[in-house]
Amino acid sequence: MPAQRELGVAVVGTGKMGADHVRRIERVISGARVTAVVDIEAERAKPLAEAIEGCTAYTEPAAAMAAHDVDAVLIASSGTAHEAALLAALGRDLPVLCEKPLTPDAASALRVLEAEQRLGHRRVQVGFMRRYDAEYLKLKRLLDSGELGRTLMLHHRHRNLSLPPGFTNAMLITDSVVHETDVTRWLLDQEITAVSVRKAAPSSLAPEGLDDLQLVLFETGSGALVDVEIFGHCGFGYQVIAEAVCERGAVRIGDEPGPRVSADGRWGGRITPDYIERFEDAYDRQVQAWVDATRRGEVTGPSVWDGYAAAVVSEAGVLAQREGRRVEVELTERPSGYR
Ligand code: ISE
Repeated sequence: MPAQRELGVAVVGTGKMGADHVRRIERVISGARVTAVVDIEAERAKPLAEAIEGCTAYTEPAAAMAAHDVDAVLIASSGTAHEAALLAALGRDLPVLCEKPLTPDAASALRVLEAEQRLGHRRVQVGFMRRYDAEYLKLKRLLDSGELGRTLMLHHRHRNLSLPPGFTNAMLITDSVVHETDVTRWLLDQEITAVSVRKAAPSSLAPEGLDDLQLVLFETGSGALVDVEIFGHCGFGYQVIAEAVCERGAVRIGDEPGPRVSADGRWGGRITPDYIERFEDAYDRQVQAWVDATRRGEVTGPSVWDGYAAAVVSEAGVLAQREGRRVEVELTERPSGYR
């Protein structure tokens, strides 16, 4: 498409994340507009479409993708619906930004990887948005500079105020820890080779059936160890903190930025309630980068290979969690064209 024209985007899935992306494309970023919204529940898509000039509501992703004013697709439906939407978009050679996880399991992620390979060029960016967060970017630059020597360990803390009803133990790995899976691979520039999971005695505030909280341990190709505390219902806010321990120093990111207020004999500040607010800038930067690259005819950012590798680690993690044992990660050979 000509770089001068605004990109016409179909947003597939209009739940919490999809609706936020519609708002972002329409009101925050530049170079794109929402020309289609898709939801299997027509009543959810219709009011969104009606509020935007020239936007049409659909119930079928394929119908939106066939529309003359759709140049690109942002997939934000539930993970189980991603594969069909991705294959439909790749079938039309349309550029895609797909929310994480790419797909919920390794076999479906591999099918998507193979479909993109058949095209002979990249078309899909995966929504691992932490790679666009200013602090994660600084951490990545510092580790890459070699100034602190080799990274020996990463400590991640990932705490949600609460999670939606029906969130399972497996989803703690496939939907929440998948972010740490990706940032670990990205920060260390190597693959995760094995996963173990330990469960603490559950918090009394955890919903029935959810073992909250858990400790996930990754081993990596270079022998680094990476732990992830995943807490689904911490009740006090949304916190994502990471610390890298290197040969000549340690770096920590994600602490609350302030302001720090002193009053009434106490000091303190605010903790954001959810990821949409905590990572607002990262989401904005991610979608802007996708739109800009697409208008230039390029694909940048996390690839289908990254989505596939994360899906394989997640599958190993779910097995480790269920069986209480260390599970090795086995990836297919990385195809050429993917870093
Ligand atoms: C959610 O889908 C996200 O992507 C959030 O970043 C994560 O913190 C949360 O646990 C997930 O459910």
